Amino acid sequence: MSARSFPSDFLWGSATASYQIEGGATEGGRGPSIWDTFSHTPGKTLNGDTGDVADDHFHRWQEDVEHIKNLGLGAYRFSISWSRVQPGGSGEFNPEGIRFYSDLVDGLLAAGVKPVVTLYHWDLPQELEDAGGWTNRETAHAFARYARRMAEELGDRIDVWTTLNEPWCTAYLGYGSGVHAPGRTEPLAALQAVHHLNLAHGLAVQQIREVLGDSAKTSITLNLHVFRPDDPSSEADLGAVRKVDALANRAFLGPVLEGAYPADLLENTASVTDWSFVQDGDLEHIAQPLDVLGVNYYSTARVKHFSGEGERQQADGHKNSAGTPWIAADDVEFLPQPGPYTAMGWNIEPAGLTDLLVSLRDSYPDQPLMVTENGAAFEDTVVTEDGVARVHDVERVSYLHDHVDALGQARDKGVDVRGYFAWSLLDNFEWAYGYDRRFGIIRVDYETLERIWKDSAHWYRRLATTNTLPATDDVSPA
Ligand code: GBH
Repeated sequence: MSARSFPSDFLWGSATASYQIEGGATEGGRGPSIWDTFSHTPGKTLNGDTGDVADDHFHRWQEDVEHIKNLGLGAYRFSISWSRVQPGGSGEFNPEGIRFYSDLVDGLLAAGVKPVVTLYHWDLPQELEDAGGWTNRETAHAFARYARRMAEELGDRIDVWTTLNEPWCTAYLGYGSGVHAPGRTEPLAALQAVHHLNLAHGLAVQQIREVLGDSAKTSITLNLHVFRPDDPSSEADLGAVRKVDALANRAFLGPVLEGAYPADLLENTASVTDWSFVQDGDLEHIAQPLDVLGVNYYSTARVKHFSGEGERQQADGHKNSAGTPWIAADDVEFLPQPGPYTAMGWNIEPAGLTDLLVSLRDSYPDQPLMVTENGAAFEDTVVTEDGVARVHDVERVSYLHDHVDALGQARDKGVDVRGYFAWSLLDNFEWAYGYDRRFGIIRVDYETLERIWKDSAHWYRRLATTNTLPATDDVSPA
């Protein structure tokens, strides 16, 4: 493989999310979110970890902006904690919380970095959950009002406005399997959440455009799943793929990009709901043109039709949870994928990213794309060399290298992918896995909160500043 170059306007960035890095959970007038409640509930997160302090980014954001600048990144993707700027999720806004993000945005611009903002990365104000959360249609309207205020406050300083991060996780992990906040395990609630999240997205896009005009770039980020049929020649296995593809991918792509829920999704879930919570006019609200579709990609899944004989396999990380994210899909089983794996147990398959981007282009030829998250957790070790702490995270460097190359292969096929964001800038609170799993290109020492560049950070700086991906045999960090 030879070196690969990217155009000078290709956006290299890194991503984080508010609850995963900020800390300052009770400071500056911030109200509680569902992740505060969930992480403080015994048994919900590994080691009982919470985001109370996290990376203390709330106090160290200036230092973090320096790191972003020194990495030579063109963009930084972060999320706004809704309950920091509007403690109850409706009603009063909190000027101190708004100032925090306004200062961060100014800091990024001064460093020559484009702010890519996500309005919702899973931390719903607790008060809204108490009123039904995403099962309550009113939450979508509250979200649109919050989005409007953010557009008024941050205005044209924001490069890309992303409404939601991975509504699949919010709906199916939050209300289906219960492994994420608010920890509910109700199939109907999960599907209501799907729709109200889609509606929230569409209403918010309209509000942002009303305030900022058509110059505002709008987006949604989806974690689209790449499903491989166990036996590609089996009609039954292909049917299983279609079923989970409808639930996980087309339940969002359909309404957002085509203005309709897929007919097979409605059919497959008829035992759970008649979808009467979809009201007249909702789909018109949802299907707003998008300047860019954000895609988060980590790994692939292998699925098979389950005949009902023997034990159904569930190698998808949900086998121990009380509920399932795979609503009305008891006839689908998830088989273990061949390795190699990351520390999350997710298989590493860069070609899945190429396949995903190409298939999106085939379905939506005019839709510009951006990879808004990609990265990996590995067990990092710190070594001291000549008095300097180093992390030789060769596996992460090679993971990032191979996925950037996979993105490049999609571009070679003519796919319009405009940027790549490494997850994550910093080690952080990895949701149900707490601080045990490290995704950062910068290490965080959770005793001292010191930041240490891993080799992957040095490697990424070179990519971002030269627009050139070195050949495979040359992944040295220098
Ligand atoms: C993203 O979620 C999040 O946006 C980010 O906050 C998080 O830190 C990061 O990735 C790393 O986890 O769930 O067993 O079916 C990604 C969540 C990961 C959910 C892969 C679906 C498939 C395996 N996705 N997962 S499973």
